[in-house]
Amino acid sequence: LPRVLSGIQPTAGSFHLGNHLGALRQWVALQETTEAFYCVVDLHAITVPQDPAELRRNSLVSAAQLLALGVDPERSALFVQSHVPEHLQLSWVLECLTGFGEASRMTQFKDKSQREGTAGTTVGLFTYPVLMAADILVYQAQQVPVGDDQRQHLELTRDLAIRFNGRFGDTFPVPEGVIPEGAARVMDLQSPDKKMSKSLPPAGCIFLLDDPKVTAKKIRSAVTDTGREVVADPVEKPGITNLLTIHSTLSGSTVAELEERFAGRGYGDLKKELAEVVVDFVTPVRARTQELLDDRAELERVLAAGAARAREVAVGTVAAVYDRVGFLPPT
Ligand code: AQP
Repeated sequence: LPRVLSGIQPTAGSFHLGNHLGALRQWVALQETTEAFYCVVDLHAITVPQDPAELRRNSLVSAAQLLALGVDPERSALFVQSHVPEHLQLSWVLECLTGFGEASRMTQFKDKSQREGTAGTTVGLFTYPVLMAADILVYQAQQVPVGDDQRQHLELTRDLAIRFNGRFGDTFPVPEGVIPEGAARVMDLQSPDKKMSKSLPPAGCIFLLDDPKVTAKKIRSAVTDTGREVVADPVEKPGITNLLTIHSTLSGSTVAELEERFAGRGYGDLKKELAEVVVDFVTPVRARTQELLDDRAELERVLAAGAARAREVAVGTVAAVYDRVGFLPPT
């Protein structure tokens, strides 16, 4: 079976609709046909300041949401990144293969370091993409389900795999991104020129664990475009196009079918129906997440089993890598 790896940050507690439509729904689909490793990437989270108690809590909330969305721990290894120290062991080796200039070209680093300012920008934020490469390569994963914003990081991962193989002998498959055709980049409801993100003001971001009333209100208040017609046009109508994409991906209707159905009706009708579609989707996810959180011991058991399964693979990769780069084996 092909191996799959993906991760998600626990930073906001609740995931958002961009995370789900861009990445998480693919996590669920891929576990049918692959051997999947899915992790809550708490090591990545601390590249920007975190409150320790909140981070711990958010890691549990994240794991519960993944289960509620359909990650099946019988099939896939679900774990917390910091429970598998081999990610860090491989990351160091990869850092020593990554050019400083190469890492400096990562656009996410440029954006985030601008936001954090010089004093707030850590070396960890800079090396984040190399740790992500290690997350993937430590499982020798072939497929990586991610949203469009991760393309550049994935390209770096591929380059590092090829470089390592070239220098030390064939070790890593060169992984492919699994980026969905629709909804690979869900846009912010208030600024449809920016991707939906937990770091923008919350009015434009649909959090899965929001109160459904808040969700409906955010959709009703979404920024729309000039004109009245409900048609997809990413250049002239980015707001409406985004709403149609979200509807289509959740409801299974094509964008063309939706355009036809809303012909002659206004933006308000589309928003009203979309609010129902989204609320119907998030309501059971919220309820199931809460149920899972109520049994913390079981949740911790699932994560411990996932980490044990992940380590079985990761330990072997690190041993092979350490041997190839010339480290003396411990006796
Ligand atoms: N708007 C989006 N559309 C489609 N996919 C998205 N992803 C994130 N935003 C969108 C995908 O979600 C997965 C997990 O992302 P992450 O945990 O790395 O979070 P992120 O990309 O850092 O998400 P945010 O909300 O944008 O956080 P900040 O503001 O901190 O950068 C990834 O597969 C990602 O592609």
